[in-house]
Amino acid sequence: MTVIVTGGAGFIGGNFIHYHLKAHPGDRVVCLDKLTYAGNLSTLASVMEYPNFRFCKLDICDREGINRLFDEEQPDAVINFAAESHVDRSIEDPGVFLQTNIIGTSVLMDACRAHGNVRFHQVSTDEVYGDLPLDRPDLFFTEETPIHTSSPYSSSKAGADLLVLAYYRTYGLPVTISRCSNNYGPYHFPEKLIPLMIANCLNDKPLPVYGEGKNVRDWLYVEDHCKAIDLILRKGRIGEVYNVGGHNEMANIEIVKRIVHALGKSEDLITYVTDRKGHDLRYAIDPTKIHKELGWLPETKFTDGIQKTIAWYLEHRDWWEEIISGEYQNYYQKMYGDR
Ligand code: NAD
Ligand code: TDX
Repeated sequence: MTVIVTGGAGFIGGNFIHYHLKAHPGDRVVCLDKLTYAGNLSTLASVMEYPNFRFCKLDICDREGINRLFDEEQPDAVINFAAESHVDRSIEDPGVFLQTNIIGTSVLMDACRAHGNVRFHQVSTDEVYGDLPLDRPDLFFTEETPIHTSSPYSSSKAGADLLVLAYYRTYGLPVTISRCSNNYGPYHFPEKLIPLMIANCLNDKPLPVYGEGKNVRDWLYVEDHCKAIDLILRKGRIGEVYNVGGHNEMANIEIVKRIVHALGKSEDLITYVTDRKGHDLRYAIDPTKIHKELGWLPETKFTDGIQKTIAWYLEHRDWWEEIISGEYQNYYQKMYGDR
């Protein structure tokens, strides 16, 4: 089968392409990516010459370009990873989030409709459910939890999810949605918590923890997420939402301390900075549905996953040092300069 993977030069899409080409060597994978600040072709360097892989630099909002690519490739499925993905950037400037995350998703689905109702999978987030209180560890997000967003980012992702379900009901487009918790692993852009803390530690720079560091996230190793998406694409029920993640909750400060200790640095590097506006307190996924229906469970324990991740950043300094040497410096100054 031919699969179009959008946003494949980013963190999760890139990991997915590596996973997919190994798991299904008979498939053709076409990566479509605009190469924004978050897209890195070096992530795909090792597969670029594969005969069953094609990279195409394209914006998901470019209707003409998208239709041309669909005409050429006649895809059997589209997996939409392409998005503006960083909450802090959405707080600074929401516009591009609405454009890419909502309009881009509708352009892709229009192309799916125009090319014989192509199977469409939307990669979404647990952030569409808003947050849970810190003092109610008994509460979890299920697929029935109402949408209740906090940031421009999560609102744009929720808008896209509603459109995807509307295209199913109105036009019968064969869709599925996965809503995943926080991922970590190789190729994670160093604006996000875990890679930022690893990079700063290695450069003996302050570790900026928002607020008191008590906010809780439910961490999932990226390869486990890729396996879940693959399962949903092949065996998921059309028109359904699947939550992905589960029972690996940690406070931010715990994560940062683990990284500090693993790298043999001092906790003195930790610096508490002004909190994120509207900061979600706790995310926690109930993965019962995907477990019961598709047999999926997270396989990688956090202790193993974080060790593998840190080892990857140590072995691939060139990958992230190149990123943080450019425009990233301006971003860092703007976000953290006098925070
Ligand atoms: P990322 O920011 O690392 O990568 C996004 C990719 O999309 C980049 O390669 C970028 O160039 C590309 N892109 C952006 N705008 C585009 C456009 N208009 N047209 C084409 N390509 C465009 O993001 P990520 O962390 O890999 O997230 C991938 C998806 O997973 C997103 O939809 C995100 O909402 C979702 N998600 C992420 C997490 C997480 O923890 N990172 C968790 C749950 C869901
Ligand atoms: O410098 C930092 N200091 C800090 O304390 C950064 C970058 C983050 N944080 C905190 C904020 C969050 O509570 O760490 C937590 C994780 O932050 P991010 O890595 O920015 O992730 P989050 O906001 O939880 O969103 C991520 O998971 C859900 C992804 O970026 C989203 O794309 C995904 O939908």
